[in-house]
Amino acid sequence: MTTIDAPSVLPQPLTSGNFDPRLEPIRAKVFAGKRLSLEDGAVLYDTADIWGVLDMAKLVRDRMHPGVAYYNINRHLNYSNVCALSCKFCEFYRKKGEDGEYTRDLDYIREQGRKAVESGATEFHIVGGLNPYLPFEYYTDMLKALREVAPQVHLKAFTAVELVHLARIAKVYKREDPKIGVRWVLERLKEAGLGSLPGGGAEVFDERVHKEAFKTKIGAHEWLDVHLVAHELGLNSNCTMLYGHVDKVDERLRHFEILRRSQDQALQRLGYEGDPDGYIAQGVPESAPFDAPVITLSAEGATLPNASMFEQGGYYQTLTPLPFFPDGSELEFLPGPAGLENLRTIAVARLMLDNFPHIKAFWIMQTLPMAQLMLEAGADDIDGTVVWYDITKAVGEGTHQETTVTDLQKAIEEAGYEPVERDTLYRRVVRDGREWRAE
Ligand code: V47
Repeated sequence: MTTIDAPSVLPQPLTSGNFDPRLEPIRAKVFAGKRLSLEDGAVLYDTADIWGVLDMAKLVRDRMHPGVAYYNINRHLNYSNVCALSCKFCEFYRKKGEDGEYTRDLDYIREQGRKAVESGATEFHIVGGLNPYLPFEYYTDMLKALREVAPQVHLKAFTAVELVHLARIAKVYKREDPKIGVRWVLERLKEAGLGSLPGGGAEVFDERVHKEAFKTKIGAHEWLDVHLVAHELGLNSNCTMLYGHVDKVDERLRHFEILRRSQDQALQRLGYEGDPDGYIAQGVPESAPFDAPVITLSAEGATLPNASMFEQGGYYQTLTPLPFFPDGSELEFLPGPAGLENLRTIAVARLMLDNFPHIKAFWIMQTLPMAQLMLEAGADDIDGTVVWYDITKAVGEGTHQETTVTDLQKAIEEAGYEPVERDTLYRRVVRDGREWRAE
């Protein structure tokens, strides 16, 4: 008879092979809901103990959104790909007269509005190039047209760089204080039906990266100013980080740092009280005037901001990390980030952005199987049905990139969470036949 000897060394938990003692003090801070430093962030990016990082991010994500993950029914609308800029990472833009350039007219936009209503969509995500040939009225007319045909659908529209462009074409832009013109623009767009701002165009808040990859685009200060004005006007906004091109890890971490300081300000306006001594500024550009105390939402039982707080102002709802897609761009020679890098970036974002209610794994760019895995790594939202998406193409050439509600729900359920349909402001959507309401 063969006997099997008991192993002299017992099998260790999965993390043990890569056990990293540098994670221990970070874990203690995460448990206590304390803010992580940029040095902590560097360890999270550097460590071979990837499971340790994902596990901490899951803990925070589960504290903030126990048992649930979000999706929505939405449509993206790219109204024009004509753009005055030529950012190196972008393969979306075309010059006037170039093959493939387009600008949608109001009939097309109304048609899209009707289709959105038919499909039960609760949100339009509207962005485009900086088209120098369109007047300011094009934008207000577009929103009003959608309001007419799709009155219930939330209009999340225009990135910060588009809004600065609108201030220029409306001739209200003032170089000394861009906030003045942007406020004028946002007030008019809000009147026309604008509901919130998407998070695009932030890229990576860093001078070096800015110069190398998107030199003529607005920089960090202007981007932040636009979102500050939006928040002051009671509009919520999102933000993104486009990573995996010419950026380095410390630049990504500073990006997170700047965003969470900006969110401290927004939350202070909503009445959150913070820890005035809980922060030593690390690497934030001096000219970024963040004077709010540290406000974290990652401790057990913290109250997340919600739609009922709009009277006081808006805030950042979610950060969506966007992995760089090299194909067709001027930076095509770069490899772009791979799966593990994407997974880790979601987790680090969750851990560093302790005052952001949501972290989104945008399935269009991450793929649905990866987005599903990311629900275990810090993300609580996988975005929506999308339908047409023209900025990047994950598979092949087409802009038709759609998934069904059933697939989104299945991905979430398989990951062990209850799928919650949300509207743009993260309210639960309740459906009764073709009717829906947000609660
Ligand atoms: O602003 C451009 C980025 C953004 C590439 O707010 C690229 O909820 C990767 O902002 N590879 C548009 N990214 C997408 C966006 C977004 C998506 C989903 C949800 C939300 C939200 C916002 O895509 C652009 C730019 O930063 N981008 N080119 C590229 N080659």
